[in-house]
Amino acid sequence: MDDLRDKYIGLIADAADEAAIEDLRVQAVGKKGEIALKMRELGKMTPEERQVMGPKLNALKDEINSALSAKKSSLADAALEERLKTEWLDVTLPGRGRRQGSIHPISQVTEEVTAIFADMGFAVAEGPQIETDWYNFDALNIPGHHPARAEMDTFYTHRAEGDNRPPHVLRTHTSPVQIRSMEKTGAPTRIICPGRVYRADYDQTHTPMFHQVEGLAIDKDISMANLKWVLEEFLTAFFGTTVKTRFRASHFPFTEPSAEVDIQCSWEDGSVKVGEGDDWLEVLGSGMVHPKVLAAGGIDANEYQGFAFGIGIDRLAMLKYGIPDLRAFFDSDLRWLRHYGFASLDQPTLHGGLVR
Ligand code: 2U9
Repeated sequence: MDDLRDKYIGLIADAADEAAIEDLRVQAVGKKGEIALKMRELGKMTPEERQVMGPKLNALKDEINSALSAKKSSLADAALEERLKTEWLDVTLPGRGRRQGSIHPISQVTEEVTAIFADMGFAVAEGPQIETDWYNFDALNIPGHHPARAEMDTFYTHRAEGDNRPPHVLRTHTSPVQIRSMEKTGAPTRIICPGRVYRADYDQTHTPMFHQVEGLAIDKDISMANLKWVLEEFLTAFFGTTVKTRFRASHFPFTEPSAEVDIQCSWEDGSVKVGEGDDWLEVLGSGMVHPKVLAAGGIDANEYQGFAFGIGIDRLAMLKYGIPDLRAFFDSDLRWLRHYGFASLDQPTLHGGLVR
């Protein structure tokens, strides 16, 4: 029994890890372990011998069990010690600073414009940026031979050789969204369509991708007077000051009659001020929706009529926030964004006041 004790106490002391401890436990005090074997021998002994050996064996079993659990917890402590040495973390060190992002002026202006029109009962509609030529042109009364197709400097997608279907286009305006919306919900309707549009053009005031918001209101008694009120209400809310407008007769294939809208402004040292002065600045196009366009959207032009308008969002942003070069909008220059961007918690809203 002393040999047994010495053997296991020694082995337990030398055990390197928990797995070794478990092996020793099975070997010594397990169901078929050495102690159990010895217990079985008790049956062959005389009652006197058994009375001496039984308690001794039990005491040995207890002793080995406590040595096993003591070793187990000391191994666990050592392992934890080791981990704490390598995974040590100084929570008192200062945090790593993160640069704060800002809202791009285009996103900001889109939000403002949307809030103003939402307040007048316009819902927002969206649609695909890659369009069929039917939605982008034909449905808007711009047939294949129409000069407006060429004027718009359209980007065409590629068709596989032998595929003679007309190519898809990158939408040149958001008007196809209105056609899709008319098809889907019919009349009456009141929507605005903000989004990206594409034309192959590049100079200080043109980029191949830019942003528009177009509007459409259709009902039985919509008139040019409603159009004028809505646009003046919008311009006044957007620029935060009463804005005088001038409606100039114009021509678009999708509206008849059509008008371009100028706002009163002044020029000082090459920069423009809205709402004062003797100059005029063109900001948007508009008109009464052409009956052919209503028909293309599945609306009976004998029963319904409506107005539509189109505004360049990028140009509005330049005007309101005094940004001189349109191209800088899309350079992704962080210094520029930090200068012209908006803090996320400092966003002008319709309710909080739209002026910065
Ligand atoms: C439907 C019917 C009519 C939208 C219109 C304009 C006039 C217009 C320009 C403004 C500046 C484009 O971004 S810009 O260069 N837009 O002058 N847009 S009327 O007329 C529509 C649209 C959809 C179904």
